[in-house]
Amino acid sequence: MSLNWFERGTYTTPAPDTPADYVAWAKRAYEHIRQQQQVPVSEPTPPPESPPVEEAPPAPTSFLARAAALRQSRLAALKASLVTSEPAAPEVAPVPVPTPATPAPELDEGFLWSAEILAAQGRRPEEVTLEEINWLQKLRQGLAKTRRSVLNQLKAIVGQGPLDERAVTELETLLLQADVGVTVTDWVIQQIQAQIRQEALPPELALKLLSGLLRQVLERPYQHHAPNLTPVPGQLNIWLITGVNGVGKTTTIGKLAHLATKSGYKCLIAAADTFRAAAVEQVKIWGERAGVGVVSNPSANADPAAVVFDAIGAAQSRGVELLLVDTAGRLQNKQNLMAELQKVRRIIDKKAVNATVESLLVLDATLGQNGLRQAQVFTEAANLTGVILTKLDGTARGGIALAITQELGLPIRFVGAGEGLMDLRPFSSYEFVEALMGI
Ligand SMILES: Nc1nc2c(ncn2[C@@H]2O[C@H](COP(=O)(O)OP(=O)(O)OP(=O)(O)O)[C@@H](O)[C@H]2O)c(=O)[nH]1
Ligand SMILES: [Mg+2]
Repeated sequence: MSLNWFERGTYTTPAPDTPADYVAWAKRAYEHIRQQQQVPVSEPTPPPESPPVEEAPPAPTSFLARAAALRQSRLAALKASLVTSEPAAPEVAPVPVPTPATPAPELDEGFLWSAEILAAQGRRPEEVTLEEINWLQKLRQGLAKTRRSVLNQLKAIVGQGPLDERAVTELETLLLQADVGVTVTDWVIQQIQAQIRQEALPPELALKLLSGLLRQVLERPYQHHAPNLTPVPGQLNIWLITGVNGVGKTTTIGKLAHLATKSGYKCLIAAADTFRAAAVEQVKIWGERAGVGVVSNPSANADPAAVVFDAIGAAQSRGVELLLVDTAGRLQNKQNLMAELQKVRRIIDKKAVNATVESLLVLDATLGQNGLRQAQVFTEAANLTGVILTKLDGTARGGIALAITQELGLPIRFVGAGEGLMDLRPFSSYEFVEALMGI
C-alpha cells in the first residue's frame, strides 16, 4: 500500500538538535519535494555576503527573541546552501514545463518551521510531501489566534524570568481563557507549582515543562485506545460520523474519503442524513470530489437506518474497506435524535457483524466549551470511540482540545483546519502543542 495517511506522527526518535542538522534536513526535504514536483528551480533569494550565523545581530536578551533569531539564521543558511548546490537545475530549460498540481514550496520561515516539526518526529526528508508541509503551516496559522490572544501573553509571563507564584496565577487565568477547562488547568498548575517548589524555573524550562504537560493531557486517552485510527485493510470498517448540526460532519466525510482513496482504501459513503433535503446533495458533491461513491435514498423522509442497511450491503458486495456514514445533526427533539442514532447503530451491529466500527463525534473548535456541552447527547447515545475537531483555522479557542480529552476521555483522532479536501489530518499531540506554543 502507498503511504497511509491515517497514521499520525509520533514523537519517538530524538530530534537532531543542532541548527546545522535542521538546515541540512530542511534542505534535503526541499530538494526532495521539488524533485517530486519536477518543477524548475525557483530563484532563491541571493545568499547573504557572509555566513548568516556569523553576521547574526548581537544576542537579544529575551530567550524568545533569541529563538526567533535562531530560526531566521537557519532560514538564511538554508537559502544559502540551496544557492550553492543549484546544479539540481537541468542545463536545458524543460519546455514545455508541466504544470505542477501544487505550487512549488515557498522557502520561508513557515517551511523551515514545518520541516523542524517533521524532523523532530523522526521523519526522513525523503518521505516528506508538500502536502504535509502545507498542512503544518495551516495548523500553525489556524492556531495563531489562540496563540496570539492568550498564549502569547503566557509566553510573555514565562519569558520575563524565572517562574514564580505570581506568574503561575497569571498562567492559570490564561489557560482558562483559552478554553482549556478547569480540571486540566488545575492539574497543570499543580504540576508546575510542585516543580517551582523545588527550584525556580528558568523561562526555557518553564515553557518546555508546560508543553510537556499539555502533551501529556492530550496523550492520556491512548492508554486505553490504539495510537492510530487506521482502517483495517482487507475488511469492512464502518465509521459513524455524528455531531450537532453545522459542526462539519459532511465536510469531514469528504476529507476522510479523500484520505482513504489516497491511502489506497476502497471507500464508500452512506448518506444517512435524511432529515435535511439538501444534505444528500451536499454529501454527493463531496463524494465526487473525493472520487468515492455515495449510497442514498432519493425518497423524502427516508429512514436513515434503511440507507445504512443498503450501504452495508453495497459495501459487502463491492469489497469496500471503509464505509463512512453521514448522520443528521438535528431532529425534532433530542429523544428522536438519540433513537435514530441507536437504530442506525443496531443495524450496523446486526448487518455487519464482523466489521470494525468506530463512532466518531465531530466537534467545532470555534464553539469552545459550549460545543462540548451541546455534544452531551451524543456521548449518551452513540457509544463514541473518538473525536474529530474541526474549524481549527481561525479560532481563539484551540485550548478546547485539552478540555475534550479530559471531559470525554476520548482520543482526538483527526483535526480539520479549512474547508478544502486536504484540510484534515490525523491528530498529533506533538504537532498540536508545537503549533500552539511553538516560537
Ligand atoms: N473554516 C472551516 N470551515 C469548516 C470546516 N469544516 C467544515 N466547515 C464549514 O462548516 C459549515 C458546516 O459544515 P457541514 O459539513 O455542512 O456540517 P454538518 O455537521 O454536516 O452540518 P449538518 O448537516 O447541518 O448537521 C460549512 O460551511 C463548512 O464549509 C473547517 O475545518 N474549517
Ligand atoms: Mg451534514
